[in-house]
Amino acid sequence: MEKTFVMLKPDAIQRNLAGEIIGRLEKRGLKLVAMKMLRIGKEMAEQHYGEHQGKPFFDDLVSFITSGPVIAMIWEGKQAVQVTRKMMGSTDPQEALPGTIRGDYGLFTGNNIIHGSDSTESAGREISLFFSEEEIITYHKDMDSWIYG
Ligand code: 3AN
Repeated sequence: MEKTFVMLKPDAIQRNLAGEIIGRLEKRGLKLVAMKMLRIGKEMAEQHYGEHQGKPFFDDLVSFITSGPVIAMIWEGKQAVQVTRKMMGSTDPQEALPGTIRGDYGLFTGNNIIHGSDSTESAGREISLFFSEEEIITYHKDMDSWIYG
């Protein structure tokens, strides 16, 4: 099963959207295998968003993501990376389709509620930045046989 890294950004926590978003991922059939709330430091933020270093929005991005607590999670499932990206919607919430998380709850790219890995390679890198092996739980869910057949 594929794993993806998902992070509820400070705006999701401040706007009481955490439960709603976790519920959507859960109801879709993805399996939660790790979760923690944390306040990201500047260094970790710069590492996480390393690919955006040098872009005009980089400083705003780092100050936003460090502005309050976030919830970091690992979700597991078939095609978990792609499925989660589709559920998130476009990076710019104004472009995101209704029914997606950003399309239902966002209006501004700077505050776009959720992060999800964009490839299995990014997922691997992000998972190891945020979680140790011991924090990732392997367990069986009977419901999986109803989800995957
Ligand atoms: P996504 O979060 O959809 O994977 P990325 O990885 O391209 O998008 O960008 C990471 C974050 O950087 C976005 N979530 C957004 O907060 C910010 N960002 C990306 N592009 C822009 C932009 N053109 N202007 C402002 N912020 C941006």
